[in-house]
Amino acid sequence: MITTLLLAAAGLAQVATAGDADQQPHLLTNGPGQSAAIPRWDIQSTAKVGTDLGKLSTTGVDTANWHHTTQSRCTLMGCLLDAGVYKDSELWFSENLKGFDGSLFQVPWVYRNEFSLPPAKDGQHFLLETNGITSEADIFINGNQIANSTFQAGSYGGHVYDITCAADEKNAIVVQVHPTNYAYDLAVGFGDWNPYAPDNGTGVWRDINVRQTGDISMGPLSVLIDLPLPAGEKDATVTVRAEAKNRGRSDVSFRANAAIADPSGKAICHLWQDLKLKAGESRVVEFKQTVTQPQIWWPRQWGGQPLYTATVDFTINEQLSDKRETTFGIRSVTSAINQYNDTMFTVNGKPFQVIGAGYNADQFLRWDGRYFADIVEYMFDMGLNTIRLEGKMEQPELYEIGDRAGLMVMAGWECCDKWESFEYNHDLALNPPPVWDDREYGIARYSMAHEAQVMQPHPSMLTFLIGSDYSPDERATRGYIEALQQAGWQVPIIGAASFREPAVIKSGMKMQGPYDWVPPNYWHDLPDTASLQDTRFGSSFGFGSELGAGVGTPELGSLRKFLSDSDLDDLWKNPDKGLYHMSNADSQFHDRKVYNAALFARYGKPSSLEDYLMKAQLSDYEATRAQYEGFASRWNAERPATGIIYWMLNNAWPGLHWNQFDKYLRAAGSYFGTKTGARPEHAAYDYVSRDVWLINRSLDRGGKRSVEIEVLGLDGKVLHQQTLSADTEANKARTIGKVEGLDEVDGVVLLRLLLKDGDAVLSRNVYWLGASLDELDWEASDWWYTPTTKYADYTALSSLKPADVATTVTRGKDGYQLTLENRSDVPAFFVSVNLIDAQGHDFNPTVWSDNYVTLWPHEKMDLIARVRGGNAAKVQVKGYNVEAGEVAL
Ligand SMILES: *[C@@H]1O[C@H](CO)[C@@H](O)[C@H](O)[C@H]1NC(C)=O
Ligand SMILES: *[C@@H]1O[C@H](CO)[C@@H](O)[C@H](O)[C@H]1NC(C)=O
Ligand SMILES: *[C@@H]1O[C@H](CO)[C@@H](O)[C@H](O)[C@H]1NC(C)=O
Ligand SMILES: *[C@@H]1O[C@H](CO)[C@@H](O)[C@H](O)[C@H]1NC(C)=O
Ligand SMILES: CC(=O)N[C@H]1CO[C@H](CO)[C@@H](O)[C@@H]1O
Repeated sequence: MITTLLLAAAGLAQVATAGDADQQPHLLTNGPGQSAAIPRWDIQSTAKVGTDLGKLSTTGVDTANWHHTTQSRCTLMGCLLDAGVYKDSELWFSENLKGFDGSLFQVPWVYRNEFSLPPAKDGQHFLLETNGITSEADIFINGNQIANSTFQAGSYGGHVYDITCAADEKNAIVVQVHPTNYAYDLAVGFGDWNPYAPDNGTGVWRDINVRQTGDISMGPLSVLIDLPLPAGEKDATVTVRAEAKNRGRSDVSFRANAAIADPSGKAICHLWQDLKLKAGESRVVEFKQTVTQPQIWWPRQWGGQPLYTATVDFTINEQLSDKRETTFGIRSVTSAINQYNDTMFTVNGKPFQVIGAGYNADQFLRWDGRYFADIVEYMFDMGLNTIRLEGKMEQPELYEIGDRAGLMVMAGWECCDKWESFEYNHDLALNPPPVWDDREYGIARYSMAHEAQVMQPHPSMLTFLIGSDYSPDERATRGYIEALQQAGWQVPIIGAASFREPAVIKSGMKMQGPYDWVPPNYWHDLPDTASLQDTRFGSSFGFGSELGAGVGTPELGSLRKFLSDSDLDDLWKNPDKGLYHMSNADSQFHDRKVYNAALFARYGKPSSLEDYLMKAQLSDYEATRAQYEGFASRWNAERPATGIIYWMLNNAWPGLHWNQFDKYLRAAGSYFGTKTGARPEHAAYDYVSRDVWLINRSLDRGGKRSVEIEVLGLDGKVLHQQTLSADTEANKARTIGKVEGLDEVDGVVLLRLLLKDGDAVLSRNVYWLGASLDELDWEASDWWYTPTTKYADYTALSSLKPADVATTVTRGKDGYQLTLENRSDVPAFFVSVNLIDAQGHDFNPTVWSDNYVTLWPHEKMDLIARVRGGNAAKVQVKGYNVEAGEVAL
C-alpha cells in the first residue's frame, strides 16, 4: 500500500511549479516590529537532492519533484501526510504502521522555501527565530550558513539569528534536519505510550519566524505579578519586562514605552523610559505598575478569566524600532510540601486540588487548535481542572487556549531516553543512552530558557516539572532553574513527577501506579494513614502524577475505523493476546490480560463483540468513577489527596486504553465515569466503609443539602430507602453517614444516591454492588498494579429482565434533547446514547449532559447533547438489558 501511495505522490508533485522568484510571497511589509512564520515548506530527502545546502538555498532551484506542503510547521511525517503522500486513516489501520520502512528517515532531509523581504536600508535588521527543530538542523539563506547543527539542536531549542547580512529582497531558505534517535537526542518521544512515528518526529515541527526590527530589538515579554491576598481586595503590582539589544554599529538612544490595558481594552497606563545602549549591548527593560481593584483570573471551576494586555515598544527618534504585545492574567500560584511530603497547590490563596489528566500529542505532532479546544471543553465537561504535559509542550496557542478557558497547565520534561540519562539513572542500564555531555547540558538549558519565555506570561501555568520519572542531577537542575528565573518564572518549579531520590528539588508527587486494571475499592481501601506508603501505592492520598486503572476502550464506531475484523475478534476471543494498538510490544501494557481477566470473571465470559464492549464500558466507567471519587472525597483527609492526574487523557493515535475519550473524540465509559466521579458537587459511595462522601469543589457559600439513598433489586423492588442531611462547606469533602441495607445482597443490587438542594437534583449517581468486594493482594503491589486475588461477582447482571426504553428527541439551539423513558418494572441498566450522521459515522464532538445511565423502573430522564454544528441523522440507544436500536432525528 505504501509503495502505491509514494508513486501517486510523485505524480502529484509534477503538477506543482518550480520556485519562481517573481512569485515569492511577501513575508513582511515595510516596517519594524513585525514577525511572520515561513508559511509553507517544500521537503525532500538528501538522498535525492544531495547535501549542497549552499546551492539548494539559492533562489530559483527547481523543486518540482519535491513534496509540497501547506504547513508552516510539520515533522517529516506530518509534512508527507499534509502533502498527501500518506493517509493517517491507512497508516493507523490494523498493523499497517508496523510494516512502514523507516529507513528513508535515516538520512537528513531538507525543508526549503522562498520569500521576499522589504529592500535593505540603514538601521533595519532581520532576525530569524527558531522555536526548536528535531533533532538538529543546519540553516542556510541565499547560500550563507546561518546556523549549524551543533548549536541548533533539540526539539525545544529556540534561537535568534541575525540574518540582516544574508537577507535580500528575494530569498531562499533551506533547513537541513538530521535523523532523530531517542537515545541520543533531546526530542519529543512517546516512551511506552504508543509506537513511534517512523521519522521519530524529525523536522521543523514548530514555526521559524522572520522578524524585522530597527537598531534596537526586543526579546519576548514577561509579566510578573504581585498579588496580595485575599485576592482582589488590595492593589496588585504588575511588572512588564523585555530585553533590549542594540544591533547597530554605534551607540543608540531610544525610548521604551509600555501600555497596559484592562480586560475591556481600556488603557490603565502609559509608561516610558529614555535609555541608551552601546553597540552590541543588551539589557532588560522593566516597567512596574500598580493595578487598583485588579480583576482576578481564576481556574474555570472558581471564576472568570479576565485577561489584561501589555504592549511594549522601542522607538528611536520617534521611529518604531521593535514592538511586542502579550495578554496576561492577575493571579498567584504557590505550592508547599506538607508533613507527609506531598505537594499541595494554592491558586489565589485557595487550596487547589488538582483534578486532571495526562495529555498526549498527535503521533505525528500535528497541532490542530480546534481539536485541542474541543479536548479542553471535554475536560471541563468531565469536571477536570488541570492538564499535564509530560514533554508535550506543543505550540504557543495551547497556552492561549488554556488562559481563555481557565485550564491549569502542569508542564514539564518527559521521562526516560536522553532526557533522563543522568549518571545515576540505573533503570536505563539495560539499554543505556550515553550520559549527558557538556553540549547536552547546554541544549537542555537553552531548551528550558526558550520554553520558559513562551509560558511565562500565561495565567494558566500551574507549575513546571523539571523531571518526570527521575529528578535531574545537580548540574542540570541548576541550569533549568537559572533559565526559569531569567525568564521571570513565578509559579512553582517541581523536581520530578515521582518520589525518587536523589532530588535537588523535592517533588512531593508519587508515580507508583497503577497503570493497569485495579478494582474500584482500590481507591477507597485506606486503613491506616501511617502505613499507606508501603503497599497502597496509588490509593487516594498525596499527589498522584500519573495513575489509572488502564481503561479507555473505544466504542464500535471508532474501533471499526482502525481495526480489521480479525483484530476485532481478538478483543474478545483472545483476551491475553498482545495488541498493536495497546502500548509498545516491549511494555507490560501491550496486552489486555489483567483487564480482561477481571472483565471475564466479574461480568461473565463475553458472548459477542457487542457483549464484550458493553462489559468493557461498564468496567471503564466503574474504574474512572471510583478513582476520581476516591481522590475528591479525601481532599480533607488526615493525609489529604492533593492531586490526581489520570493516565491518560487522550491517545496519540487510535489506542485501546489509557484515555478518557478516543482519537475520534467519541466519549464512552471512561469519560462518563470520570464525569460522574469528578462532579464539582457530588455525593459518592465508599465501597469499603459504605460511607457517603459529600464533595464540594466550589468556593461560594454553603447551605443545607440532602442525599436520598435507594437500594433496588434487579427485579425492580425497592430494598431500602434512607435520607441523609448535611450542611455543605466550600472546597471541602467529608462523610455524612453510612448506607444501610447492604448486609445481605443476593446477587447484585443497584444503589442510587441523589444529592439535592431542596427539590433540585445536583448529582445523580448509580452503583451496582455484589455480595462481596474484589480482594486485593496489597503485599504484592507493584509499580504498575496490585493483583486481585478474588473477584466481585456481577454475573447476575446478565439475568436482568429486558427493559423497554422509549426515546424521544427534540432539536434545540445548540443540539438535541433526548428523553428516555423506562416503560418496564425493572431497571434499565447502563443505557447509552450516541448520535450518528447520515453515513452512519459517529457525530463528534458531542457534549452529553450525561450518558451510560441507569433508569429506575418507569423513570423518565432528559439527556442534552450539545454539538458544534451540522445535523445528526439518528441516535443509537443500547443498554445492558435494553435492546440496541436507532431513532431517526
Ligand atoms: C556553530 O554555531 C555556533 C553558534 O552560532 C558557533 O558558536 C559555533 O562555532 C559553530 N560551530 C561550528 C562547528 O561551526
Ligand atoms: C528512532 O529512535 C530509535 C531509538 O529510540 C531508533 O532505534 C530508531 O532507529 C530511530 N529511527 C530513525 C528513523 O532514526
Ligand atoms: C519525608 O521525606 C524525608 C526524606 O526526604 C523522610 O526522611 C521522611 O520520613 C518523610 N516523611 C514522611 C512522613 O514520609
Ligand atoms: C458547595 O458549596 C457552595 C458554597 O459552599 C454552594 O454554593 C454549593 O451549592 C455547594 N454544593 C453542594 C453540593 O453542597
Ligand atoms: C420513580 C419514577 O421515576 N417514577 C416515574 C415513573 O414514570 C412515570 C412516567 O412514565 C413518571 O410520571 C414517574 O414520575
